[in-house]
Amino acid sequence: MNKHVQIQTGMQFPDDIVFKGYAAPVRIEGHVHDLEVIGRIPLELEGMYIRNSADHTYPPLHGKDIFLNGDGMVHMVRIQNGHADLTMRYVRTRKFEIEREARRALFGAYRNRFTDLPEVKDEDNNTANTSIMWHHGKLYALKESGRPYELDPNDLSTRGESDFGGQLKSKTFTAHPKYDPITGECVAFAYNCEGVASDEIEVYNIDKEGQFTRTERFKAPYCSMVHDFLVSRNFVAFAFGPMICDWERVKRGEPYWHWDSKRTSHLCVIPRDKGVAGISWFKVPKLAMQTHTFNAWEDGGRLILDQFVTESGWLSQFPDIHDPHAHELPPYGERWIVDMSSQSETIEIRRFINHIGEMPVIDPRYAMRKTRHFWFGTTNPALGPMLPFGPKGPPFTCLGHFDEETGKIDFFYAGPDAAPEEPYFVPRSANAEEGDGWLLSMVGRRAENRTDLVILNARNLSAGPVAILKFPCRVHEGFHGIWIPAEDLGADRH
Ligand code: V55
Ligand code: FE
Repeated sequence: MNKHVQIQTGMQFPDDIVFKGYAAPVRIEGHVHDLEVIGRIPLELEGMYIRNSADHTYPPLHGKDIFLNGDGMVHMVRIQNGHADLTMRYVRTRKFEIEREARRALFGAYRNRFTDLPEVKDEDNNTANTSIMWHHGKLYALKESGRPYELDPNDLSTRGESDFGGQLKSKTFTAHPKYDPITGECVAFAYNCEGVASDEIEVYNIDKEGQFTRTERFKAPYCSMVHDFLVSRNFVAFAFGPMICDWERVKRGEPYWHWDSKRTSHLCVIPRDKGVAGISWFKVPKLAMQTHTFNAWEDGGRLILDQFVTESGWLSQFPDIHDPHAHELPPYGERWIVDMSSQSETIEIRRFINHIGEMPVIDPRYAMRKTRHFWFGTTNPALGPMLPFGPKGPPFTCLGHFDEETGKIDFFYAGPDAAPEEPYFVPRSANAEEGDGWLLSMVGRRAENRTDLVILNARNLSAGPVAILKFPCRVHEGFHGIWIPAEDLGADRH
């Protein structure tokens, strides 16, 4: 054979919904100085919006993959004096480095070590692709199946995997830590702590200097995906839905998670002062899975849990164990109420946002107490048609704002062929009243194959953006982001 004719193997992405069209991997790292700005960036906005995404560096080893398994790519928009600069950079995970060196995928299916090539069987498979944590002056990229990766907030270069200076015992750490706006503490957890499927959960209290002041363990009812949780002033709560891990199936190369509709859902509450010694369990009156949480708060002896809940599993990503034809059901905003002043195991459930939604956010200054304002991603067929299905199902066409005092939902409709992502609330000033500020969201402009960051008046979404920061290119759709005010970046920023 002519030695100049090389057979190309492996560097072609599959013809599959996860890898084509608007979902196709972007893979471009770089910096755009001074984004085009339509309208005016409010001068009070000084700081950075930063979020994580999953952007496959290589075609999947086994020809197919779920979007959750892409490599962590972080997008940061730094806003200063009415100007905005964009930085996009991959997290240098061990997986990223090894595959880059090999110029191909070596790791296989999502969290399934039996599908990896033998040469990487002892290497960390963490993609660090889900969310961003900012605490004790440090920036981290998080994925629930691995440890945090610390990033440099100046240029998003990777400082390395972190166990918080030897304090994190688990090999994993949640992508949804909670921040106490009064004490400055971070309350977090880990599941699958040894790096394999198990029922143990570790709960952490991290003070504002980054010291772990408490690490405790308890057992979940079964091994399931524990993606998010809830924290109020005095309590921590976990909702367990039966998206379970069946190790025999994992060994056979099947998905890490399956929805087992024959099992039941569970709720436990742990007092923040006593810890797991004071754990109590409640009877969930239906089959339910929490997707993401708004907030938890207390009203006298009652604990109130505000969250999005679906009654199906996350079937677009992980199959139903009994019924291959089962349909995924959309999440609605649910308020679960338990009475902590009695021995009652009852949960009262109300659909408090009677509208399909996901990616819930509140004004973070009001976390752990009652809030009036709730924002989320959603669709509204009255405002514009649904968009074609993507790898996560139907894309959002709108952002919603539920004002519980008026009972009204106001919508931002992003326009034809446009899909907003998870919003984030930024207050106008440190002491502005709840909800007085801006809502930031990436918007996918599908027809133009581009992305924008829009800035909306959070209490008047239907008025449309006060500013649109136009990216000259598309960035991959992402998951979770945060805003870091300039004054918090402090000395670490130059
Ligand atoms: C989620 C996302 C993940 C994951 C598990 O949003 C759950 C839910 C981006 O990765 O690994
Ligand atoms: Fe999440």
